Amino acid sequence: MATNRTFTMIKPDAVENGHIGAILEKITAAGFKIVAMKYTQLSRRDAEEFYAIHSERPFFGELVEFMTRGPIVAAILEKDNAVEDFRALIGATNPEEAAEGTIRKLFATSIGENAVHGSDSDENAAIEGAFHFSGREVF
Ligand code: 3AN
Repeated sequence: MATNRTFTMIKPDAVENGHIGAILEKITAAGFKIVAMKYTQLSRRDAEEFYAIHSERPFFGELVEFMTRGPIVAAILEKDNAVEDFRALIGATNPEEAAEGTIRKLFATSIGENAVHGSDSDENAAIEGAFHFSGREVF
């Protein structure tokens, strides 16, 4: 059953480049309601667990280094068809392939440092949201 929620992170590159406000503006303008949000930093253990699915990929070490090097904004977003619509809003993993107007086209620097995360399924959205937020932090 579709939950109509997705999970996002504004990644360290976008935070460093001063894009938190602009990205949140794009998200809310697209009709997503923020139901949970925090400014935090991932430990190495957090990042290794969060990205465990990529642990055998050649870029895993680089990904963990990147995701732990500075603060992130984590959020749970609510909207009809949230997972699919948010993936459309952020654009392709590689910003060079991302459609005009998408968050990655506007704010990402490379395939590795691509500004935002968006869950790829309802199941992962629930797992990723629960990884970052307790029930009391979701509104
Ligand atoms: P998406 O974030 O679009 O779902 P995934 O799940 O394939 O993409 O990759 C997760 C993260 O791993 C990406 N957001 C990016 O930071 C990193 N990544 C993916 N592919 C590469 C790559 N070829 N080189 C370096 N980093 C990558």
